[in-house]
Amino acid sequence: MIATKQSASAIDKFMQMVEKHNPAQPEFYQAVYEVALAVIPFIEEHPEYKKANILERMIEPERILIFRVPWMDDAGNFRVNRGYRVQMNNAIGPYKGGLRFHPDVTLSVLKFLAFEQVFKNSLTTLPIGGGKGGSDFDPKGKSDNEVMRFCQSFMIELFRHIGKDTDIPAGDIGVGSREIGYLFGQFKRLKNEFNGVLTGKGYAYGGSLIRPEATGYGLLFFVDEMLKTKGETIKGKRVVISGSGNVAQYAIEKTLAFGGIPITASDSNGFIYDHQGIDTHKLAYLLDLKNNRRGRISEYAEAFGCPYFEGQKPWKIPCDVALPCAIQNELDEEDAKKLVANGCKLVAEGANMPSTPKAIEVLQKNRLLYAPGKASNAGGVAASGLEMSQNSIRMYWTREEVEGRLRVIMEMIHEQCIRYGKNADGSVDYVKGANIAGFVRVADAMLAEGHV
Ligand code: NDP
Ligand code: 2IT
Repeated sequence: MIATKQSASAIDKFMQMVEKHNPAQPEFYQAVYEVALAVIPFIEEHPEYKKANILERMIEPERILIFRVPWMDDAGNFRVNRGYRVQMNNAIGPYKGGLRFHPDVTLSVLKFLAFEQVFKNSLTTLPIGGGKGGSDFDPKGKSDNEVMRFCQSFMIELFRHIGKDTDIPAGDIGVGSREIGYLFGQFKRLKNEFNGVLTGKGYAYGGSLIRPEATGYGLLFFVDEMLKTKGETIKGKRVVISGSGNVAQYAIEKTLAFGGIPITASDSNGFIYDHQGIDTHKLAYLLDLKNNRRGRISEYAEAFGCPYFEGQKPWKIPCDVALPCAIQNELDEEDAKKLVANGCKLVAEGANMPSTPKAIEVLQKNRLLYAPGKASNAGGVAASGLEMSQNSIRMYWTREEVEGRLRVIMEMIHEQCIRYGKNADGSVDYVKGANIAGFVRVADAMLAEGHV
């Protein structure tokens, strides 16, 4: 497939339309543009998709809910935030995707996430559509009681719009097991129903083993597949990781399990560089620091006597593999150039859209192996799909069962990327592969379901 002059102008026209109809949504344009670049040339060769205007229909969310979330802080002040749920596409299954609580949340951010989720969920091969939601509420610095009151108020509106066969939220930035517990408790109380309406639940009340680990583990399974195409493994490789939340923590754990050497971790204040590597003992400290004490990454540097770089990102540290696991647009063109100059050979995204378009260009031009998040971080939602299956049959699977299925799913995603992304010279364009493979399944379902 060649990006012809005709498809280049079709892409331009399409993006003009997207920008006109969705004013001031830069993150959404960025996510749509990545898909358009890969999918529009493909559609040019498949008139059935063109005729049915599939891509134009896919960028239009099926439903967006925006609501006020009033809550009271511990000092008795009346507080208010904005809540959202973007129900993007349910052609292949009920809406599925996380909730993000972060001060930078806007409709644009949630639309980009919901749009990417549609393709990601399709790639998992499971029957799940795409959605995303959240709030500009910042759980950082709030007491457990404040977080509980906020979650309860958020659910008082959200509960009418979700359901185990309708829309199944989960966690994302700022929404972990604590928040999911409070959200689930309130849903159960309002509906008088105990079911799998949320995933990422605690094991005591219907959660799946391996769900907390799944995004990070899945990322490393995917990296392993990418390296296999070059006859290599991660053993002995130095791995730069950003973030220190759910995804980063288990990316570090699986890197260690595969014999790699994780050397950095970060939060929104800065990063630590542990030249000797974050070992299992130090990882246990990191998990306690972030999940129980809710402290800052700088404390790791104090505890283990390694350098801490305030206000900086880890991409300047020489490495073989880089895994951005924090937030969108955290790896820009300059960062990509530093990675290339320092000999990095592989970048795989644990976060959603962490690399800017210019950064991706630099990585691909320099022939690094590069995997977009919708392929390489799909392990989290895949395990959520497995949690839904277990809830439906009212059973718990073992760790081995869930991890085994997760591994197979990540291998299948990798195969789909190769199927649609292999270049004539044998190299793999994972961006093209993931976007086309994700598109085809949803598009075929939309064609079959008629003009709805
Ligand atoms: P967490 O809330 O557990 O962790 C988020 C991490 O990102 C924290 O270390 C946080 O630091 C850091 N961070 C937040 N804002 C910024 C910023 N502006 N600059 C730099 N760092 C920042 O979230 P997750 O680990 O769950 O999510 C991380 C990424 O992975 C997100 O992009 C998410 O969408 C994606 N993802 C998550 C999945 C999941 O199952 N959880 C599945 C697939 C993708 P601080 O504590 O200072 O805010
Ligand atoms: O971005 C993501 O895939 C997630 N935050 C996980 C979504 C889910 O439903 O488990």
